[in-house]
Amino acid sequence: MAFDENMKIWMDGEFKELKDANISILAHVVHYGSAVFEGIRCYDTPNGPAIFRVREHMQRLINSAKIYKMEIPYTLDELVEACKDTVRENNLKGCYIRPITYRGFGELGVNPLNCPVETAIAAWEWGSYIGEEEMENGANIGISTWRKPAPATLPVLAKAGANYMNSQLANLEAGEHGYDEAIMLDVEGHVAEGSGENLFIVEDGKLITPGLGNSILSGITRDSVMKIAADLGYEVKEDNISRERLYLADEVFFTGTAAEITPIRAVDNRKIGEGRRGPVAKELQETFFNIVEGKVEDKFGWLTYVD
Ligand code: PPE
Repeated sequence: MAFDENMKIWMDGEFKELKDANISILAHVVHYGSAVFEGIRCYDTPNGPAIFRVREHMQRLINSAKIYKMEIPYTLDELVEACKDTVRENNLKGCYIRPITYRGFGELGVNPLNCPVETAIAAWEWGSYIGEEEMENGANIGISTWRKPAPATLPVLAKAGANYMNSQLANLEAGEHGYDEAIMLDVEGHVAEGSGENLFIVEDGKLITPGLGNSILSGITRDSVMKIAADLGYEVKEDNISRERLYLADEVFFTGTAAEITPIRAVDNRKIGEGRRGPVAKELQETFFNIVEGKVEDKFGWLTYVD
């Protein structure tokens, strides 16, 4: 990924050049990871750039902040407009948008209340997350020895920067073992999610995904895939998924803003199904991309046009 050095960052209502968009080394977030963030995709459509489910993403940012008692001084509408402005200001078409709310410079010490709550939004071009080839042929995944945080430790429904220290451990370990990405189990040993993706399995033509009780982020792509699949006539349900159930599934795939819908061809060096992208993942990818790229009617009302 290469950042454009002329990138403009929205910082609390003002656009700043990347080189000037800085915070203090003594900001609370630098020391204690006090940030919540979002990742949103904008797609190039025949009617110009369109941001995918931006209201749901910015509502999740507000919700994540609420968990940590960070008060964002903007309305949902203002945050949505700021995302649109950021795409426009940077003359981007298809891109990834990264809003972040963090505790800035004030005092140090765990108590954050004397540190200002600041918000910034960046946007840049970001291609496929795990890889172009994996989108077609499937990714090679391993189960991490690192578990997701147990309930009442780090709240996983908050998309907080600090949660990604846990994700990094899993992702680094996966790389060291020659896998493209990790799947993490929850504290009880049920399948939770990838380091930055939710997960689905296909069994006898039915879609199954871990529930919110399995220490997962409530993914917006997950929700979209559940809705698209139901609309295509698939039965979709949430369930506890044991590790070995992955091995025996007909298909396994990841969902996420960055990962979109990424098929999985192997888990722990066991071939999943035929060991390549399965027909259900392919159909869901096609339907998903037709919607987000504005090639078919936006029947769920998921696109916000920038212009
Ligand atoms: N689980 C985790 C842990 C996660 O980070 C993401 C998104 C998801 C599930 C999927 O959620 P959603 O994007 O709403 O469908 N991960 C973001 C960050 C990736 C990164 O490397 O940074 C993303 O995909 O934008």
